[in-house]
Amino acid sequence: MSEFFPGIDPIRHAGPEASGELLFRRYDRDKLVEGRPMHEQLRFASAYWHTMRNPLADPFGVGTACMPWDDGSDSVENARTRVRAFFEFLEKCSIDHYCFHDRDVAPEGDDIAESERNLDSVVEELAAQQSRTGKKLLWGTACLFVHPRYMHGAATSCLIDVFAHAGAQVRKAMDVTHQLGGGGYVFWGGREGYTSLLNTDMKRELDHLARFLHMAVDYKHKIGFSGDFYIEPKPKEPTTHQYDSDAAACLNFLREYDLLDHFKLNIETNHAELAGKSMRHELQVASAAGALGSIDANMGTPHLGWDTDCFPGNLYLATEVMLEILGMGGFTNGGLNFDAKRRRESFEPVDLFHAHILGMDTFSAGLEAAAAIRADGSINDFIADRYASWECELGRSIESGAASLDDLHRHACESGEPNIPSARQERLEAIMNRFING
Ligand code: XUL
Ligand code: CO
Repeated sequence: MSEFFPGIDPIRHAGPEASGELLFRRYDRDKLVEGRPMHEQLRFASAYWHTMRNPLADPFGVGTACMPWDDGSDSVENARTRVRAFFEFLEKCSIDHYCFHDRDVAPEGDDIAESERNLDSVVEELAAQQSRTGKKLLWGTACLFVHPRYMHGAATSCLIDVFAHAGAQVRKAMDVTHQLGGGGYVFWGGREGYTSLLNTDMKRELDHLARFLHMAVDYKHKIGFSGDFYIEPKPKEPTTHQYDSDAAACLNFLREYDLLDHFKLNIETNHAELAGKSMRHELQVASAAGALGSIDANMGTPHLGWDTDCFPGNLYLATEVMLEILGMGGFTNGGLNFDAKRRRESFEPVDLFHAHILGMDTFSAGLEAAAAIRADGSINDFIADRYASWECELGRSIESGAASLDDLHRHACESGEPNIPSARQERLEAIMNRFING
């Protein structure tokens, strides 16, 4: 039965050689890769804010997105209809998870009570659709950046009343995330930063942000929510500087304020690029701290330099991401959320399918390439070999903290000038290329 996307059949795996469109060439949901089905390794999610709510406007032009199911109103009825359209999309596109902000799914009311009633009504529809289809909430979050009250920040606002409003909103968003069985809850501090230091008490704002997150941790325990908490780093946009600027800054903040045990990171490719880091760098920083939780899978347009949220079509990038994910033993509660929008010119409903198919096939190919690279083993062997000199008594005593500078002096005098081997970067790049294909 086709209600919202007539003429589009469920997308099926047809194999790499298939001709035609609206099919998966690489995503084969039950195919085992490293012992787990692809759908478990990849845990794809669609982002409600882009798929259902992004009109595809830009600073110079109005929205172009064609959404025949949407009457354009801010009514709760329309919001509930959108949910039904969304779940038909998830079903037809074979996407198991989704993510939302409170204000994506339900309209803000005139006061907190009305906003909460609106949200409850839409959550009832979300819950019904989840149980009808078996789809799951990967994570929920609160939108603390659109409403004008948050112009000076939310948890870092100079105004205590705004701080309280942000708390009320997060409390409710956590309630409904818990109610819907969400695997996680994201804190992206879109306005938790500054536009000018002339009017900003940075230390006080950071202290407040930490208090806010501690309150959220306490509330999580109070309601018994067992999903993961994630911070999503981003360096700027909309603010000039966002405090959670990259993975290292987030980890430092969490450690300083005694929050590290309670949070993981949700790393987004485009945000890594804006921070001047590679996605792989950000993933390794998070992973090394045991804090790699989830991924917002998209791509930027590096020569533009802002958050273009493109659907990920880069096989090399997807392979690098999946090397990190397989390297940490796979996702637990996290997954690959397509925090991505179609280009303004790709405005038809069918483009939602083309866009997600692109992302899903790209990451499926990346998963298989990463598994093949790991099975081949030559890159990992090379890395192990590169550090092999540490497998000795001195190495063990340095790594365990026992050795002193006197020991190093003695060893250096005895061993003479070190033998320095090549890092073979270009050879390793060629090995990567052997395994990457669409
Ligand atoms: C903004 C962004 C957000 C977060 C959730 O750049 O990535 O959509 O993912 O608030
Ligand atoms: Co994101």
